[in-house]
Amino acid sequence: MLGLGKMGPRRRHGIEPTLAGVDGVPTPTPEDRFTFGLWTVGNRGRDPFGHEVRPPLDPVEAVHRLAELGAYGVNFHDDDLVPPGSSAAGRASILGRFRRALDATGMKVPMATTNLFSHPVFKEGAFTANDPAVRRYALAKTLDAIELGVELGAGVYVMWGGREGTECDAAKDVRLALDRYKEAVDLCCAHVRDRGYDLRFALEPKPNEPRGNLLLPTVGHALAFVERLEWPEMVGINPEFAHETMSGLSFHQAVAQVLWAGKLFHVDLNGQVPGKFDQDFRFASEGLKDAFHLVRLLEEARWDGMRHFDAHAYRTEDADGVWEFARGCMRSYLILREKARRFAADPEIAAALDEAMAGRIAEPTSPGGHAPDAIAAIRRGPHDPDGLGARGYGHERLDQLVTELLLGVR
Ligand code: GLT
Ligand code: MN
Ligand code: MN
Repeated sequence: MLGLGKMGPRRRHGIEPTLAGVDGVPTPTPEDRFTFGLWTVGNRGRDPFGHEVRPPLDPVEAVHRLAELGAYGVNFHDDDLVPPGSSAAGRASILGRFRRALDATGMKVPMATTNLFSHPVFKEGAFTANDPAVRRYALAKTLDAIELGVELGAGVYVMWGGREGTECDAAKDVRLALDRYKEAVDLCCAHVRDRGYDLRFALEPKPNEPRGNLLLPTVGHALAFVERLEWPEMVGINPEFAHETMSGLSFHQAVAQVLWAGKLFHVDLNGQVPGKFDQDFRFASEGLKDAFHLVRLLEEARWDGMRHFDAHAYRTEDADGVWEFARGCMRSYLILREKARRFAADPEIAAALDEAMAGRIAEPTSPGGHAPDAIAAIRRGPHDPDGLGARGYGHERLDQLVTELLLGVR
């Protein structure tokens, strides 16, 4: 039970308490800003070794089921909603049904994206293909998908470069490929500016898979890339838990740096074990402690973006398992949010944080700033490296308290 009685309804440390459901876990509501991709709940369980195990999911059913579960919205790739090759009339009828489902449920489409990875045309890349004809097709497909996203109200456009990369290193000049990547993003920004749309772009890094090596492999690479663009203010990052974890990196640390840079435009939440293929498991099913620190970070920062679950049900599951999966993603987020609130309100944790001097990181290193006198004063000291080096920081106790909080005994 996650009863709220002990701490009462007061707001603590920036994290709002929410009303508990029957089992003590808050029930998801649209205010929680949970979203799913049509491709996530619609994932049919195909993998490189096995065929689909679940029937196709009608996007309209996805909208209704997710709304019942308390989600805020759904996101899609162009092809997830309108199958490639649809006639103009087919497209119009699909869009009409979809819109009616959105209107009936109040569900939103806050993010849209383009599939630049499934069709064979993209096997050598999309925005960074060596062949300019492929690049121009990728751009045209993206601009069409931007129009569709804007039409349905999307405010964020995700760019995941699933085919931008190499196996054969001799075949690609990476510096020129980055020029072409920049050119494509700049062209999309120019189009959005020209049309006056209220749309921002979010680049999604990934180290590998499906290509041997992908361009913009980590959050750090993507942040550096954004600064080279023509309109850097229009472009941010969509970090994914699984992707940074595949690189052996701390996800919450990556997200913290993206927040610090003012570039967290979107976030892809899921579960992942380091060193494995892109698992895209249910949020917090793996990497629980990193997931906890991530939720604590997003909530304490009062980040108002979408908590998007880019994950899918295990291949073992039938349709019921898919909705268990979706429910599980949101429940785990809300449970971790309550844990974050408890973390902030727990006196023993507060004492351990003091012992770790956690609050003092907020103090400037040089109280006198950059002035030569201030720098001289720092050089003069006095300094006591042996004394400072002899102290303990109590991290064993602090981390054990976090572990016990997550294990449910605090
Ligand atoms: C694909 C990928 C995800 C991206 C999606 C957006 S597509 O499922 O694995 O990480 O976020 O293009
Ligand atoms: Mn992934
Ligand atoms: Mn993703």
